[in-house]
Amino acid sequence: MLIRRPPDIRYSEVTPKALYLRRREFIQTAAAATIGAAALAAWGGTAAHAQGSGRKLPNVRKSPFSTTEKLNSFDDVTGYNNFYEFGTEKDDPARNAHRLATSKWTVRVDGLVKTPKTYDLDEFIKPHALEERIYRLRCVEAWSMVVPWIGVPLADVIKRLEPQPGAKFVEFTTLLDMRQMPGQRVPVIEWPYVEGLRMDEAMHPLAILAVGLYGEVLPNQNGAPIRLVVPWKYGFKSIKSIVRIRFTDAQPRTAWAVSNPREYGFYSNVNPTVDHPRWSQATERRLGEFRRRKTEMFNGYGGQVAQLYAGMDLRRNY
Ligand SMILES: Nc1nc2c(c(=O)[nH]1)N[C@H]1C(S)=C(S)[C@@H](COP(=O)(O)O)O[C@H]1N2
Ligand SMILES: [Mo]
Repeated sequence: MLIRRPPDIRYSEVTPKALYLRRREFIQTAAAATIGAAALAAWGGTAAHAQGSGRKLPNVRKSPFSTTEKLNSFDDVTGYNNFYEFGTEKDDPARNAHRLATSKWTVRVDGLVKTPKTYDLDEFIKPHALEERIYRLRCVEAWSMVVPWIGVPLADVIKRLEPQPGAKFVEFTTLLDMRQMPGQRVPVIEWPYVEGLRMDEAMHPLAILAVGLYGEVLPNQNGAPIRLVVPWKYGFKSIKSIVRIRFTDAQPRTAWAVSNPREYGFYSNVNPTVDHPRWSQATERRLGEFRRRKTEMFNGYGGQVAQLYAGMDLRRNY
């Protein structure tokens, strides 16, 4: 995502007074895109370049849903990230995400579901076999990469949780904790990060909850310990570091659509014929390549997902 400061956020609500006063000067003088970087520079980072978790995940089976395209390098996948909770520059997450403590992670499941419950991560994932899913990820910023995720089908998890018949959407929420996630002191969007899917989208076999990549436990900068991956939608739908999954009968108020409704909608399907208000979506740059590629409808997954949107005006439902 590129940031554009939403006009209606009260900075005093989300930032300590001192930071808030200091930031007012930044905002008046600097371009919005530099605010996060300036504020984060003060916190510093340790890792000089991208690091993985270094913890191998055993018993991962290959999935027939994988693309056979050339993988992006481990360094690209773990060093060039969007994770605004750790800063808005592409190398900020790799430098700052070590602050996130992922060992005692829980996932709250509530809303229209048989049994609302807070699960330990292990308990939440263990019932499902891990699969490697090599997917294209297409960011709304018009770059893309190919990532060997490890995860479980979201549909299997949802079936196990047993949503009530009235559940029409699933909402996902990222951790809210500005001590671990210093980027949350900067109101680039309304925190916490929230995403959502219509129930039939969530049940599609391509949607996964990822817990790893490149054979190992998910590096923090990629959304450890558990994140969504929805390959036919722009990258921002693939929410990281999930602490809550809520089933609801109303369309979730997703963070980007709330913060900047003119530029981001609920569906956010990759669609080369609908430009972003500030740039074209017709082509993309694959990380590591020079010549731009044509962006494919639904990021090339149209054969599998187009029927989810039959009869919908995808220009209006962007
Ligand atoms: N919580 C959270 N999830 C997020 C983001 C974010 O800033 N915060 N960025 C999104 C965007 S814009 C993209 S392109 C992908 C990038 O995932 P990656 O860094 O693992 O490639 O994560 C998405 N999930
Ligand atoms: Mo993105």
